[in-house]
Amino acid sequence: MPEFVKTPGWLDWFDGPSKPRFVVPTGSVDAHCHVFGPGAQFEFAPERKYTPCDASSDQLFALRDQLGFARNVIVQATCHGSDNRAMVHACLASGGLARGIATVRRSITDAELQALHAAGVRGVRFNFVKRLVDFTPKDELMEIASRVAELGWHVVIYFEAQDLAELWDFFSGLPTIVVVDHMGRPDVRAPIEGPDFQRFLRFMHEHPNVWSKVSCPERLSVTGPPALHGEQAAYRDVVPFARCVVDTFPERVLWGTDWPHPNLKDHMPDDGLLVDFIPWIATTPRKQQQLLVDNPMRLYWPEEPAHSNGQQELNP
Ligand code: 0GY
Repeated sequence: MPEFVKTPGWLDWFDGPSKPRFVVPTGSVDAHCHVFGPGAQFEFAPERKYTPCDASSDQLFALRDQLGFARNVIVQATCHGSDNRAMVHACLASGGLARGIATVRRSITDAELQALHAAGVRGVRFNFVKRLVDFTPKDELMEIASRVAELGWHVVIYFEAQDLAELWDFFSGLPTIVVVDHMGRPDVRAPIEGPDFQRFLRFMHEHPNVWSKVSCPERLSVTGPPALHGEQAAYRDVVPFARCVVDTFPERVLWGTDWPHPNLKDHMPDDGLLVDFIPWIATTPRKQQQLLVDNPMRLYWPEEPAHSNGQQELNP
């Protein structure tokens, strides 16, 4: 097994996150997080654009418990390419409390897809962020989307705000539920009424199959974190954007920590503070319940009795 040397300047995740002041609803789901390696067990992909620190499933589950969450959705990180072993290992180790989002190539066999499903995978991620991945032809992605649609999976898309116009038609053709990472990465220095964010809202309005993660304020923020819990919204410049998405599409939003926060350059967030961001963007108990429990359970654990249909959306 090769020795992996971290990317120069790599910030390790914050060890010892504080207990959040905001008590999340029972059964909350951290719907966007990753595992990295450990590299000695699950080596990083040769085509990766960064080499991270290790971040194991045990460490992820310790964070989950510390923050008061019940479940995780573990998204394949680009440093592992299409080798899903670390993510699958974490899903299996969770005892059914984690689902996975994989990265696959067109060469994957039906048996391999079935094995991923059995491990808890429920979607694939298509990444269009150029600093993270090399280009994959759209016909290959569409072929993968059609195949995973048959399994009842969905597609997670990650792109930069300025690329949505060009990708719009491709996204419109996807035959599954489509989950956008981090609200399509708005430039929060621009006004909320600006063309890029309005295009994103229109994209969600015109496509009832599109959901959004209202995650990663620490990645989008220019103002940064506050010094103290609860005194002020953490990452306050992101609040109007995320609150707008939650208010407009309360049944199609998800939230996640993004632990262990790949590629952050300026600071590493205290995940407890990130949880304290939630009531600033989901401003009522009802919206918090939808964001953290009802929506992710409907998408990732629909077989759980309370979430097998839309009843609880209709009968709060
Ligand atoms: C995120 C964002 C990033 C990285 C990845 O898989 C990844 O490498 O997702 C990023 O660098 O913006 O969602 O974790």
